[in-house]
Amino acid sequence: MKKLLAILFAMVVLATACGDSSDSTEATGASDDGAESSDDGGGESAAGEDSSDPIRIPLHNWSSQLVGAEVLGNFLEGEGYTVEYVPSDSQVVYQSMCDGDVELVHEVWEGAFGVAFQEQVDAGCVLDWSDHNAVTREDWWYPTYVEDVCPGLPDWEALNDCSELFATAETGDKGRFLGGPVDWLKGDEERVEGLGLNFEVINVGSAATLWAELETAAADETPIVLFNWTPNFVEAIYDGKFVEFPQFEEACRTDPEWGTNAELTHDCGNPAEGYLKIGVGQHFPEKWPNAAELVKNVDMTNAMLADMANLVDSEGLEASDAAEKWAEDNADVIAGWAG
Ligand code: TMO
Repeated sequence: MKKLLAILFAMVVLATACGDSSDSTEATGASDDGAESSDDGGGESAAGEDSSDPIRIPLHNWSSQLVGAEVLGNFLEGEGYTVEYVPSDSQVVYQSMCDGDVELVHEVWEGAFGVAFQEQVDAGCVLDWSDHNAVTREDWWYPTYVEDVCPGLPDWEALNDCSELFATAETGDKGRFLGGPVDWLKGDEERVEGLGLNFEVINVGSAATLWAELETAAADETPIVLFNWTPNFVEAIYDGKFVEFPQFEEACRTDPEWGTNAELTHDCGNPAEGYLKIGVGQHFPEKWPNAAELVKNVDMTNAMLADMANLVDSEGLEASDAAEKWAEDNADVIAGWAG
């Protein structure tokens, strides 16, 4: 699976590189001879005083991020910068930013990455750069038809009482919770332990498998509970709800005493009103002060992220094409980022 993912990423990067060479020759040219003289392009673009090194943006494994990365990258290229896309593990990337190997992460989701991000912010090598005007949630989720056979939902105890409805050959007499790829580190196993759930976590290799399984289940209303999030394309297609676990508090992740289980952590849900942030390496504003200011202007709402995901997951566009389409449809938004 890892190999497959790596190949997929390589293809994305290749496709990106090919796309770039055809339409951004000036940006590449500028960076080639702009290295020694900052006067060269100074008058032409915001890039003038900044380093001409490529700004490295990570590519992760969910659609809004892949589209948004290129929207942001194309925006920066339009402002005279060079951009390089780096396929990255979505947890390790915070260490990479800390090490100066990646410049920015534009989708820091609180539920999935809050811990890894905050660790580097506390260490001082990653900066909590800005907040998108978005509210996020990532958690166990089911299509509404499941309520017909499992009364009491969305309460987690009701879900647990119905666990056998979600059993598969793979999980025996336990219910199956279909979790995201492991690098999204959701604490699902810990939650199963902490809340004593009669479920087994089965992680998919890629987000596409989540949606394929959902589609198959929904076709004949087979009960399914899986990892989902908002904003996402799913909400435009399926009626569904998040499972209501005991409400998240930071202490739930760190203090065993907290919550219903006095011996274990994670006896709660993920944040129901999570943040979406942009994080940058501490070196980024030092080396690219103007680009860093531009990135601070970038503000993505729930609707924007849902649209980006939609273009790929519902309409079937490649991320690069989706990024171009999104930028065409939202030229005013992008003009606003330029200031
Ligand atoms: C980070 N994610 C949106 C996949 O939960």
